[in-house]
Amino acid sequence: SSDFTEVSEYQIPYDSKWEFPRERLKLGSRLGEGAFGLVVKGEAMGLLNNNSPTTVAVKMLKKDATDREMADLIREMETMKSIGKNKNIINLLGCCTQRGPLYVIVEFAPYGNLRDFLKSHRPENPICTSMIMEYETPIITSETSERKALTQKDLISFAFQVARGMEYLASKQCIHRDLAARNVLVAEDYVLKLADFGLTRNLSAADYYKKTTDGRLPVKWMAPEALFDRKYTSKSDVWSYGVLLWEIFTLGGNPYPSVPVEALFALLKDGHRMKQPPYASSKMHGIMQECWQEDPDKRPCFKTLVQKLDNMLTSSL
Ligand code: ACK
Repeated sequence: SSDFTEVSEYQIPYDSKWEFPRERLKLGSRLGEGAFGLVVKGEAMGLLNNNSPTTVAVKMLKKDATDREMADLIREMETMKSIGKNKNIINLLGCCTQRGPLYVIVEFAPYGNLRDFLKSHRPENPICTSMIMEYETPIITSETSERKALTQKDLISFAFQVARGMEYLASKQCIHRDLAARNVLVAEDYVLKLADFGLTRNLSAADYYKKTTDGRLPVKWMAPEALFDRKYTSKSDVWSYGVLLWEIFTLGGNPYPSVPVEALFALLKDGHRMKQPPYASSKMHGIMQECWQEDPDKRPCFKTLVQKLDNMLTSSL
């Protein structure tokens, strides 16, 4: 069957609730490369509305994918099916599993990942980097800028939305394991959506030294008990959420830059924590510090974080 490389050698059970006819899916440009597969933009004819196309993202395997990667993509799809829908996660829309390569169709987020989004919204004017910042005054004041300026309220809303997505995942017993701004996507109207939550990977020792495409070490988002004892829980996700907060309030900053892995281990064991970022209030830094409590049980849960951030959003109106 090597002449038919496009035809999957795997028989994936047919699921009428999710199967989408592949002839109605038009694949477009490549959006990026994920942990194992490929993500391309697509148009799905009649997916949400009859006779009109919906822009989607399609996850698929690379040509040289291993059996394990195939199993991982199937598992990711099944996890997405069982978790169900939420506004603050990338939702599954359908899949093509029969007579051809596996396509997992998910919601498209036009503004890409949160880290790059934040970095591209850094002020050009250094005066803006001072702490003097009104709640609804844009951090970027350039009128010529096409991009909509970010406000302090936007940043708190980002923090709130990620917490809400995580609260939902935690309620479904889903542990993310790789929560970071690079894995949060920005959809229409600044709606943030958690991505890659269906991957159930645990890092192996060698992976600790593996960098992301922009040279960052994912271990810098990991709770000490996840890093040292492989104990992943929603509370280790809360630690990562604290680092994500730090990313938001540094507008895409790099945590512990130039600190190598071994030095990071030592830093964490010494109880070192990152200091108050320029765009964060001391209250916001207080929340980060709560997320970075050594004892996982002392960290707030996502439900509490949602309430705190909701209060911050509504009280300062
Ligand atoms: O910001 P990016 O270039 O856009 O980095 C990631 C990349 O693929 C690797 O995951 C893009 N991507 C992934 N899923 C989606 C999606 N559902 N909508 C839009 N872009 C996506 C993303």
